[in-house]
Amino acid sequence: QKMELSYADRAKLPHIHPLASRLLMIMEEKQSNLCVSADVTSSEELLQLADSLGPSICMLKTHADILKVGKLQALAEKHNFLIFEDRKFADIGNTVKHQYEDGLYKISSWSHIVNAHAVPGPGVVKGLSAVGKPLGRGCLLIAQMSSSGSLATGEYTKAVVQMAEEHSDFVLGFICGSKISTRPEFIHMTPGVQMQTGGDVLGQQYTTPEDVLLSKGSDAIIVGRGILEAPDRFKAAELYRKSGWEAYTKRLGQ
Ligand code: 5FU
Repeated sequence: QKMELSYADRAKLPHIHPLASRLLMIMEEKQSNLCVSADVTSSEELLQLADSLGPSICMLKTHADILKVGKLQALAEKHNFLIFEDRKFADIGNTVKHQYEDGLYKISSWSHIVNAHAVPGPGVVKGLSAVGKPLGRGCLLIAQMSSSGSLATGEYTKAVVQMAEEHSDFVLGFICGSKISTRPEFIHMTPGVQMQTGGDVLGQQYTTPEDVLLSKGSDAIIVGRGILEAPDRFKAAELYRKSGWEAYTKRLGQ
């Protein structure tokens, strides 16, 4: 029987990406494997969300149109969570380099973690890494997607895992539906999570925190509308945090 390493154990692995180590420590300390997807359109609301849910989360996922980045960084420090800009880079290395560093949002200057599609080949990782690595940033590769009919399956997913292994100085894990790499240094993060299974009208598919963390062996859940559309967002975030933590501890005890 294989021993399951705890988040804290994995944080101390010799070859782990420093940011992955930091994230695992945050998860352990805050007993949270919850990343909230802050899909709101006003920056005021985003800051308010970050401040109220901050204590419950290990990471806050954004979609680039954040105007008050300085304030968000301060809240990330205050509540000890990481910022993950869900930019899904997917162009040639030279282009993503500029998209990451320059442009309207200067993402590399404030986001700890970004993600990328592997479709362009390793150049996309090399381009992002050229900007992000000197800043101590990290990247998640999108190996699977939660939407129905996703083309990121099978051999593609395997090729993404291999790409991650070859660039583990910058890539710290995956967006995926289940555990796809046996390397404990990699963080598996799963979107498409709600308390009830189901979906939306545009193809999103939901599974439960228990299913994702216990049966599928992923490390963290990404939750948007399950929390954002709840009558009390703080209560909902705590519910997801507790459910996620319980599933993780069950997994350790197995
Ligand atoms: F890469 C992915 C994916 O495969 N599925 C996703 O749902 C990203 N997402 C994001 O997670 C999506 O863009 C939303 O920001 C979030 C899920 O939001 P929901 O409200 O929990 O469905």
